[in-house]
Amino acid sequence: MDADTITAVATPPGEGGIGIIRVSGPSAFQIADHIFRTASRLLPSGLKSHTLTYGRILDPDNGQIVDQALLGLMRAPHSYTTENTVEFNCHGGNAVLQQVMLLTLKYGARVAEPGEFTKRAFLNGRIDLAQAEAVADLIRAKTDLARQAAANQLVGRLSEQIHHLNEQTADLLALVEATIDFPEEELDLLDLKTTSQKAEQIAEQLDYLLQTAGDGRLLKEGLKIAILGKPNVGKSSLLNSLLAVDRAIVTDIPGTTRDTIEETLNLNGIPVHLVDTAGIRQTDDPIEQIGVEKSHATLTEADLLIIVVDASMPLDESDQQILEKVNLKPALFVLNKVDLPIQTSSVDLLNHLTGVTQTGIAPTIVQTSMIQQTGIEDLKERMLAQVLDADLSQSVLITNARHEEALRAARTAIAHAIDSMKAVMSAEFIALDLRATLDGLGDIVGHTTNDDILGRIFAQFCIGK
Ligand SMILES: Nc1nc2c(ncn2[C@@H]2O[C@H](COP(=O)(O)OP(=O)(O)OP(=O)(O)O)[C@@H](O)[C@H]2O)c(=O)[nH]1
Ligand SMILES: [Mg+2]
Repeated sequence: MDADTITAVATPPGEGGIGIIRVSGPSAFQIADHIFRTASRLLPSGLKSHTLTYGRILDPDNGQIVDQALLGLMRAPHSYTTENTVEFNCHGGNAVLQQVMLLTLKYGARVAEPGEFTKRAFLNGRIDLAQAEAVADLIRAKTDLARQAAANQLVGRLSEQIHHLNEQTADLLALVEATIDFPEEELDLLDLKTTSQKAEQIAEQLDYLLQTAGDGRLLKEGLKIAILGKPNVGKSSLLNSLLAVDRAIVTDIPGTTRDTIEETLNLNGIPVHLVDTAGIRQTDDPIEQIGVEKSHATLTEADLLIIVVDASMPLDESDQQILEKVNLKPALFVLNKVDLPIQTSSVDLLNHLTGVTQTGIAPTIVQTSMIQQTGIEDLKERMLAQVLDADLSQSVLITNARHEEALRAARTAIAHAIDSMKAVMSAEFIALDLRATLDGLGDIVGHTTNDDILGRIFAQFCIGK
């Protein structure tokens, strides 16, 4: 336990109904005794835990009133940090909070580092590292789905699974180590078979968790989708329709969009970064040429391509060039302007695509009309279906790159253990790999994480959390 007492403004800067100063540590109650006068004159340190008490904050040096406030008090170990904690619920203005903060410093606290309250909760064993990280994710969540994933992690859904895997691996290690300690009980072939089966079950569960990492990343970082096509097919109209805002200029002049336009859309909880691009064609216009180059660059950065084709025109050379890009990335095809007499049907496009796709998977074609506003919902659904592997509302999702890395390390180590068992290697070898598996798992919840990494994790938190 830290011997010092920390203080921070826990609410964001600016004006608000309330502003909170949080103080945690052994001197928290004494500090409150110095600067807070309850209406009943009872000293704050004598108050019951988990109560909110009305009173005044005074500067003891001159008796001046700093603010009228509510004092929240939580006694160790039943607080966020597990330490004695007080929270001054003041009026939410910068001058008020500054002054209260100064008083808490004067009576023995020091300024908290970012995330230090949560770090204490972790170091004092109230939450594990994965849960601590979930706190930051929860605060940062931009969509409801991201919030849900973080909340699941905060209440310990991921930790439970890691704990379970940890126990299974530790049991296995105990079995293997028994044969090291008592060599007369050498692992016979039959034992090796059951132990390798157990190790394989652990490997399967690790694979299952790792599988969710791709979706987890999408949830956190979002997905970049490029809208590509030759000029005048309706790319900018599509961007506007997806956003439900007139963001990009739309005209009947081919080559209207010169620069890429990027906007973010919340699609069922996934942040989607949509990029409208300049129509790709051969051109002598130097400005348009730069735009076309940018369209190509966007294509390389995107996670998914939406390739737009004009149904009211026959497929031509320019379409051809763009359709050839389909093997580079996951792609969706939009056959737009279906309100006009059809010159290119879905079947025409499909026939054409079977000539160029190498994946063997039937391409997805969505028919749309931006004039009649049809096909847009269908397209939205397919955009996500194309990139998501699973149902994101499931309870455990790996959303953190650090967790993914640790899981991969555990997965590699257990694979080595399985290989060693199959090759009837000595028990020492197998034990080594099983210990490495435990280390990987331990990293996630913070059993084996070193101070450097801890420092980096908590430095990303906001002040006062
Ligand atoms: N009839 C019909 N016209 C459409 C449809 N979608 C777009 N248009 C028209 O097609 C023209 C070109 O639309 P844009 O959205 O600017 O096309 P673009 O692909 O962004 O064109 P560039 O920026 O030049 O590459 C405009 O006149 C639109 O009104 C549609 O579904 N049906
Ligand atoms: Mg355009």
